[in-house]
Amino acid sequence: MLIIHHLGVSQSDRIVWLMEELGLPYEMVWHKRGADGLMPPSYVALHPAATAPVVQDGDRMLSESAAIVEYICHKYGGGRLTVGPDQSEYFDYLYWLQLNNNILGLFFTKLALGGSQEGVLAQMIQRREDGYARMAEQALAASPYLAGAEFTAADIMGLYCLRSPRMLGARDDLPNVRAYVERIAQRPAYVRAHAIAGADAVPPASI
Ligand SMILES: N[C@@H](CCC(=O)N[C@@H](CS)C(=O)NCC(=O)O)C(=O)O
Repeated sequence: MLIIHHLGVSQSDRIVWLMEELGLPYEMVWHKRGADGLMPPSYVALHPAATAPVVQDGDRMLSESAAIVEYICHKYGGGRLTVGPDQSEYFDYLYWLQLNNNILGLFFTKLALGGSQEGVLAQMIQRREDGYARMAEQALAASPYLAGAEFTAADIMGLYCLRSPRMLGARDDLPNVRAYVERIAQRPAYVRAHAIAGADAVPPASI
């Protein structure tokens, strides 16, 4: 059975959400962050990339959310929640599948800038963020989900940065994004995943 290595308070809750949406069986292994907030040695040892999420399928470890999501949907989900090249939504699906990594790049650059708004780099970062924000707002004005009329894996990839106050979630100029986040948060699979692995979920007493 597929094992989700869950790092507490991290994006690995996305994979729990995916499994709940697909109704697939999984095992979850909790790894608690250390007192310094960093991932514990048990997580670092899983994969050379040392990022969460990591899933284990047999003796193989896979990292990178977008790769994991596509892997699970195709290998175990019969292609559900994905969009294929023959569908008109393919363009948007591929684009929004990458939002997470694009926004993470901005996030880390902002951290390195320490809140400074001065200089070419800060201007570049702001321009990019505004662009992503504008696109998300337009996409969600045109359709209920990022890749069109249907909920897809692109929504599972994109939600984290649309809801997180450290990404686009703190902006007050994105009413369609806000309504979308509220709508998604009511999905039964999302509610279940949140209780199992969300930021407030309680790890087992044994770890
Ligand atoms: N592009 C990666 C980014 C993953 C990522 O940055 N995960 C964070 C947790 S949300 C992480 O591993 N941080 C390292 C740490 O917490 O020590 C993915 O989508 O899987």
